[in-house]
Amino acid sequence: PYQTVSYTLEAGMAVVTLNRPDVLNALNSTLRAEITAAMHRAAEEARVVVLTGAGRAFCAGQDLSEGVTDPEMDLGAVLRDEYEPMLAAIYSCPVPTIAAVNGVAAGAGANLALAADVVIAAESASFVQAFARIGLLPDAGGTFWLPRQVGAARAMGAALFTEPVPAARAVEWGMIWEAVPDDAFDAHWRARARHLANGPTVAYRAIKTALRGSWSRDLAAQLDLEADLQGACGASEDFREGVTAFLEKRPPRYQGR
Ligand code: T3D
Repeated sequence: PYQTVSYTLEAGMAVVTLNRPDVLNALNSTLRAEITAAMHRAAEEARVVVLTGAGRAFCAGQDLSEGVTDPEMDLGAVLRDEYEPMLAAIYSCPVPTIAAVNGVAAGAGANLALAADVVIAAESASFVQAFARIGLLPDAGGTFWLPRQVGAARAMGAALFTEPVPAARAVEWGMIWEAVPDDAFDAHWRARARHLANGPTVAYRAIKTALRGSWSRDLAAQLDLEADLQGACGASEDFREGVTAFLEKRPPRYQGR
């Protein structure tokens, strides 16, 4: 049913592949809507979701041939109506999300990746806050994620100078989780995704809830939230299985409930 993404679901792992390789998976209106729809679908039926790109790029950001400079095109409205639902679908996904960044991630394409829980990049990939090259500021969450992940100085430098940040430097900066040699990249992110798909899904959801909102809570509120969430995890079947497996000295078989 999709024109610009491909969607597969196998053993609890949904893979959403941005599929406009001729334009480096640039985001047009259809692609934004289809990513949003695919993420909602995956949230219902998967235990892990991977976002990746077809061809040599992950995503080149906003499709600049979409009439973006037309006087009647209000970029703010496009962000509110189309980007925000897409980012929320990724950011608020109840199961873990992985951005498998196979190649360049530029503009909103870079910040789309940063909305995922875990970013795994091929060594040849890079992250480019390209916005200021064309007279824009980083959007799609860039001004939120970057200072938190890489610190104020690097966030400002990346936004003003728009230099590509190679995958290895992105790891060093704390922008992403890991960089993997290109020839091992595919097998590696699949193994990572399988690991999460077979993991304790209730606990993963709690981890996301606790970590994601921690910036805006104080210590007392965070401790209280941990207690609430741990109550729920403690009542899960997976917790019983995890403890039983430990005591029986065998690997756990988590059911995700
Ligand atoms: O509300 C709103 O709508 C505003 C939201 C804005 C959010 C944004 O994302 S703004 C930033 C937009 N993105 C960019 O400025 C990046 C543009 N692309 C590039 O700078 C380069 O393509 C890359 C650095 C990503 C890769 O360079 P390279 O040399 O590897 O590839 P290339 O030759 O530039 O691109 C290959 C093809 O993809 C080419 O088409 P062609 O010549 O083969 O027919 C190129 O035009 C096309 N392409 C690449 N990026 C875009 C694109 N077409 C449309 N939009 C793009 N963003």
